[in-house]
Amino acid sequence: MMTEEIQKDDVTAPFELKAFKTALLIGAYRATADKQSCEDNLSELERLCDTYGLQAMAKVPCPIKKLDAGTYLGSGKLDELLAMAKEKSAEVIIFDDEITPHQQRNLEKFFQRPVIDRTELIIEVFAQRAQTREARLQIELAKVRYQFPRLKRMWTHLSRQSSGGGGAFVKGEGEKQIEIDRRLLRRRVDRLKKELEDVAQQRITQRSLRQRRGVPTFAIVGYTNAGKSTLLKALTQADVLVEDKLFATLDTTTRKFELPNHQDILLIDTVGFIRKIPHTLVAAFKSTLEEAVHTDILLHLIDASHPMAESQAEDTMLVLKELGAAEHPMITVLNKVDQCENPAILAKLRLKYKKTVPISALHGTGFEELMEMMMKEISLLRKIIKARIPQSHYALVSELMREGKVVTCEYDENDILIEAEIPSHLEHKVQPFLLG
Ligand SMILES: Nc1nc2c(ncn2[C@@H]2O[C@H](COP(=O)(O)OP(=O)(O)OP(=O)(O)O)[C@@H](O)[C@H]2O)c(=O)[nH]1
Ligand SMILES: [Mg+2]
Repeated sequence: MMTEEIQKDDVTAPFELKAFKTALLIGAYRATADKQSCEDNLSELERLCDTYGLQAMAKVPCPIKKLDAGTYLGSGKLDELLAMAKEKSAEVIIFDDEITPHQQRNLEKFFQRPVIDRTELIIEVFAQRAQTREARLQIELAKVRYQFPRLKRMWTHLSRQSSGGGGAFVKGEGEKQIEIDRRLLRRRVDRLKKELEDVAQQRITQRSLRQRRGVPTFAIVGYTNAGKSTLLKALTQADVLVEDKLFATLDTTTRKFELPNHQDILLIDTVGFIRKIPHTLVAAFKSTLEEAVHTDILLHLIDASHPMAESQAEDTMLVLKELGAAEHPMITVLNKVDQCENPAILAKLRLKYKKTVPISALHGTGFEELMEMMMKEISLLRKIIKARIPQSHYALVSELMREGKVVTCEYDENDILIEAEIPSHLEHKVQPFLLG
């Protein structure tokens, strides 16, 4: 059997999460003041479970004084939780906080059940929902990277299973298997990276085509379930999936849209963000996310009716920062105002973010003001330039005429003196001919 394992181009698989139906959710908080946010986070974890298809049998916020390096929680608390897991028939234990591979191994031994954390659950949700080849590759890369420091844990699984069936492996074999698994994982990471580069390359070519056409591009970004796809659908009738689930969208969709001033723009619907989005995921999705957020203008959508609206917006800003897009021109769109029960939160968000507009993507209200702001942002993107361009570069002059707005244009001997409002992507081309 060992030889078969070695020959197979596959690493030792851990349990399959989809084989389970029920879970016990555990959160930890230090100060009493943090209990509420711990409960809110557990509710979000429950939504993630629901999205995945796991039923949360109980949510337990645990007060802690000091984290246990070996088992995360103290032994008294663990006994209590084990009894609860048995009583509620919870098959899987899920921690809201990240637990180390070492803690995970110990906890699985203690609970005699799979123990996962929020990171692993998010990765599983993504894996379950990925549609395109690129999304699947990205997820697989994230999964492999997550597995890497956890190989020992998987080995534990395997030896536990095998000890029931056909006798336990001896210790040396386990170590050998981990070595093999490591090598295979490394090879797989390289292969996935290469494949992803190829797919990303195709997308980048599409982007430069778009930029050459000079169409201003808006990316709709924001926390998961904020209503991004609903907005794209409402504006462009795009056939995108809208669902009251987390991570309904995993692939970006781009649609053309005409603003009331007949300006054509592109709108991109993107993957939602979430609190403590796993790093392996951001890394794996980086090229899609960067491509999506490195647009002219961001529409940052916030679900203003959500009790955690403020912190969700902050989390989104953190991810944008990580992607180098926090300083991009941005309109903050306060969505779901139709069901917002706390007007104070709107006021707070309006104070905190510069250019805000309240809308209801579902009912189509606030769109006029939103579009006004979008047109204004586009006009800010354009720059007024004065240049002396030799007639030999007439192609550039016609490009400026086509894509910009010419204010004056005169001939002066063999040159053309031009004053025009131009889109930012043409700036570098005019650079050598600028006056003053
Ligand atoms: N009441 C109300 N519900 C809304 C509004 N906009 C969106 N929704 C609902 O919010 C849920 C999520 O909407 P989506 O458009 O799928 O959200 P998303 O931001 O694309 O979510 P992900 O793709 O999961 O990141 C759906 O049930 C929508 O019907 C709104 O303005 N008001
Ligand atoms: Mg969506």
